[in-house]
Amino acid sequence: MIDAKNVSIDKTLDTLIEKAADEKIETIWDRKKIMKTPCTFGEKGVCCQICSMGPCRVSFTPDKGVQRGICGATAATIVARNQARKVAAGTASHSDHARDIAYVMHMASENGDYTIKDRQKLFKLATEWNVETKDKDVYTVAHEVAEIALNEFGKPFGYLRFLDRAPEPRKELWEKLELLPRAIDREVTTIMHSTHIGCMSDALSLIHMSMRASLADGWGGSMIATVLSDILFGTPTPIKTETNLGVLDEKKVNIVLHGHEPSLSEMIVLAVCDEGLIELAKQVGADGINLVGMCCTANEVTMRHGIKIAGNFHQQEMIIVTGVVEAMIVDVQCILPSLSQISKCYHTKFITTSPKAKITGSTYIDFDKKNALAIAKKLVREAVENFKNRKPEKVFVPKERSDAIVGFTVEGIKTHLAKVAGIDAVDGSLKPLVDSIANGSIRGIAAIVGCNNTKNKHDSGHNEVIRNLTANNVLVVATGCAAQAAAKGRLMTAEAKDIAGDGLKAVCDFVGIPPVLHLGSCVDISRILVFVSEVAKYLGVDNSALPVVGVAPEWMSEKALAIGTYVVTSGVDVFLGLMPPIGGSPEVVDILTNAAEDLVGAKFYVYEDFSEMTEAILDRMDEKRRKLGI
Ligand code: SF4
Ligand code: MSK
Repeated sequence: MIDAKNVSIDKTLDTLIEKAADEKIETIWDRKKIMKTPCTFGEKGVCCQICSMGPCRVSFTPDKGVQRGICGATAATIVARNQARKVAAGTASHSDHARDIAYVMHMASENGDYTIKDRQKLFKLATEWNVETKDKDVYTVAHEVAEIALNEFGKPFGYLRFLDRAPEPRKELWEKLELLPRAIDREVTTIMHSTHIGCMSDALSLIHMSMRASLADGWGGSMIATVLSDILFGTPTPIKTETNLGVLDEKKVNIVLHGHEPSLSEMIVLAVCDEGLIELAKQVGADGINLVGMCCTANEVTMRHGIKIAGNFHQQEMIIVTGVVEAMIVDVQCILPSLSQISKCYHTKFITTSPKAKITGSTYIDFDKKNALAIAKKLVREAVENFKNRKPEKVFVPKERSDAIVGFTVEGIKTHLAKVAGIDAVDGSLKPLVDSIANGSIRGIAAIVGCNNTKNKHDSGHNEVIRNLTANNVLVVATGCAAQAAAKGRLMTAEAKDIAGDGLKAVCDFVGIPPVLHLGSCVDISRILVFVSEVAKYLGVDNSALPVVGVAPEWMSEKALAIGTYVVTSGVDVFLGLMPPIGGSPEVVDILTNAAEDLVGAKFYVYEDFSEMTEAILDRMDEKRRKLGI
């Protein structure tokens, strides 16, 4: 049996893992245990399945020298090809999410289900993209802007528009190194072509390609997803919420939203307010409807509406084991296929909605956006009508829940700081923040991002690194499942300033912010790119000069690899808590953890010990501070 204390620091799992075992539910940790030691060829990235002469497994040993696959590919080629394909997959995932949001904006209308909530941001983007707005109504502008966004995926000439948001020295470097991504789909396609058998075999060129594709994610797909979501659904502002499985309500119909795209979740948020459905919930014996979120969808709806965050990646099975979930409604990405099996052991309806993510054993209800609100109401109705099927003998809801302040954005941080400093500026100013960094109150800024991974104790990496860094006066911004770990660990409250070092604590007191700022979902790491670039521009330096790092203590997905690569290629060091599958090629390891610095001014670091990681981050920040003369 799995001992919860060995696999998670989250107390909600103590009883639920035991309950799952009693009820013969197989969990992610059971399967991890059965899997035993991973294949070392796969772990080191030297297994190639690109053509059917293989699979080929090669190894590099100093005594035997380079071994080759049947076609002659070396370990360096195989590792770099595998790595490039993973980055392409991550880029495709974030960007295909963005494409759907752009289509939604293209169909938005005054009286439709999807409207424009942030008109100011729309007109700002229209101006940035040279769209004539004079005498045009808001929806005409929205449709023109959406069409331009859609063209970013396949335009034949030029480079991506949002790259112009980067500081000049960075853009010049990208141009010199031929790293400016052209169209988003083109960068993904080029990698798939070049990694076909008999095409690109040069490891450095493959990593170069993966860097260019990753920029099409960060400065392309992810940024389009973030900006257009703000325009459609509203730019978030700081808001209070609650987190962890204790937010489930035994007396109500519980609906869990899980996945990524706000086009679905925003409609469900509207649907649960429908008087008829609330009345129906009462008729079936419930006190009402309780909507909660999981993974990045939770981040999207909590930061715009304060919807409670039930948990992160490693809690998606456990939330069903509580026995009180009437429906788990999902769209795309990070949804475990095991949910269909587990939901059948309870009364939970596991409903898939996207043609991109049909899951065997689920109930599939196509979320046709032309009929969005009506389908959302149908989905909520399915949940409400399922309340009567709940099995009381299987119910257990953990008590743990924590407060959190969520919903920070670049504009929000700037305006907040400016207000406190008495600066009168529309979008605020970076001066108070930059002054705090210069005088040492804030030693640096760390973006803690990414997933959960069964190779780590759930949430321990995130929260240990965050605690260590804030104690050393590092301001933390967080997204994705890392942000949820911090929220559950009570690190996103005003009181959390007490764990911070004296300098950071004083800033938090003065400004009235927690030491860890929730910046949204995985695509919202694009907010961090803009934030870092604005600070660099304010100081007249490149991103790589700043005491800023990206950290992914528990990363696991291909999306995380794409993110890590675009952050490094944008000039910011990335610290990983787990080694990517590249260890089979010393050449590729050297490119990513050493030579990258000469190329793009930043590199990857890998530390599986989180105390050592913290020390290394602080050393790197101090090195940057010395070079800046602060
Ligand atoms: Fe083997 Fe080369 Fe085919 Fe890969 S592409 S499976 S290394 S023969
Ligand atoms: S949901 S990509 S597990 S952060 Fe974005 Fe969490 Fe990682 Fe998915």
